[in-house]
Amino acid sequence: SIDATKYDWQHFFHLKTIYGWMDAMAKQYPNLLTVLDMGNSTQGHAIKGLKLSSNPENKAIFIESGIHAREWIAPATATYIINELLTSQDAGVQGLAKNYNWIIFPCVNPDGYKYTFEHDRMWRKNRQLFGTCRGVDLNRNYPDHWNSTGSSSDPTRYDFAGPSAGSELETQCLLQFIRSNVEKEQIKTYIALHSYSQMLMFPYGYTKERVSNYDDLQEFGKKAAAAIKAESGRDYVSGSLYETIYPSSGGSMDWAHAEAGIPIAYTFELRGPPDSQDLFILPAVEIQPTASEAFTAIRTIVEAAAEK
Ligand code: ING
Ligand code: ZN
Repeated sequence: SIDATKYDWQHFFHLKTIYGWMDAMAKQYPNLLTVLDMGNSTQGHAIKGLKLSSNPENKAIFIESGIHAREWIAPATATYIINELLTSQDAGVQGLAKNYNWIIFPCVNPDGYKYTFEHDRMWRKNRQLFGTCRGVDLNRNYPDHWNSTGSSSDPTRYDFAGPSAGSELETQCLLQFIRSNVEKEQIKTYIALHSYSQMLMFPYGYTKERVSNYDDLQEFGKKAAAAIKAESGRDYVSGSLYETIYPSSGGSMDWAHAEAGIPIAYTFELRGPPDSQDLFILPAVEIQPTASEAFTAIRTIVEAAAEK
C-alpha cells in the first residue's frame, strides 16, 4: 500500500496507485473496509474493490467504474465516493455510510486502464488479442441480448462485442461476483460510471421497451438531475439508455437489472471537458466537482428509492 495522503482528487492516478490507496484505506479503517478481489484480468491484473460496511444486515449499493479504459474520471469518481463515505462531516453522508453497505470496484478493466497511461490515452476496450488487433468492448460483452444492436462483430472496431456473450475474463469476474453476492449482500442498486455526456440513464439499452419500474427510475433520475443542477448548475439528462444516448446491447447495466434482478440500475455519463476535441480528456481540476455531483446524484437516487 501507499501513504494514503499521497492520493488526492486533483490528479489522475495509475492503476497501482489506486490499488495502493485502497489497501492503505483498508488499513486505516479496518472495522469498516474490506478489500475485495473479483479475479484476474486477461493480462493477470487483480480486479480489486472495497466493501464499506458497518452492519452486515444493510442493503448494498454496487458501483462499477473504469469498464472503458480512457474514461479516467470514472475511477477517480469511485475513489472520491469511498473517501466521502469515510470522511465526510455531513450528517446525510454519514447516514448513508452507516445505513448501506457500499461495494465499489473502481477499475473493472485494469489492462485497458494501464494501457491508457503507458501507450494510448484513447484506448477503450480490454487488451485481449484477436489475430493482429486487440480488445473487446467489455460494455458490449454481457450475456443479455448480446450483440443484437449497437455493437459490432468486427474486432478492429471500438464497440466489438467479443467472440461470444461473456467471453472475456473481466466480464466473467463481474458476472460471478454479482451472481454469488446479489442475494447474500442484498444488492439493490447498481451504478456504472462512464464519461462523457452528462446523462443519468437506466435500462434498457437494447430496446425501447420499458422496464417494469420505468416510472420510478425516471422519477429518481429527474430528482438526481435537479440535485446536480442545484449544486453545480450543470444540466444532466435523465432517461432510459436506449432513448437517451443510443441503442446498445450487452451492457453491464441491462444484465444487472434483467438477469441479476437488481431493481435500481443506472449508467452515469459524467462530464467531458469544457472545450476540446478529445472529449475523454477531462482536466484534473474538473475531478472534484464532477465526482461531487455524481455522488450527489447517487445520494438522491438512494434516498428517493428508500422513501418509496
Ligand atoms: N457510453 C456507454 C457505452 O458503453 C452505454 C453507453 C452504457 C451503452 C451502458 C450501453 C450500456 O457506449 C460510453 N461513453 O461509454
Ligand atoms: Zn464508457
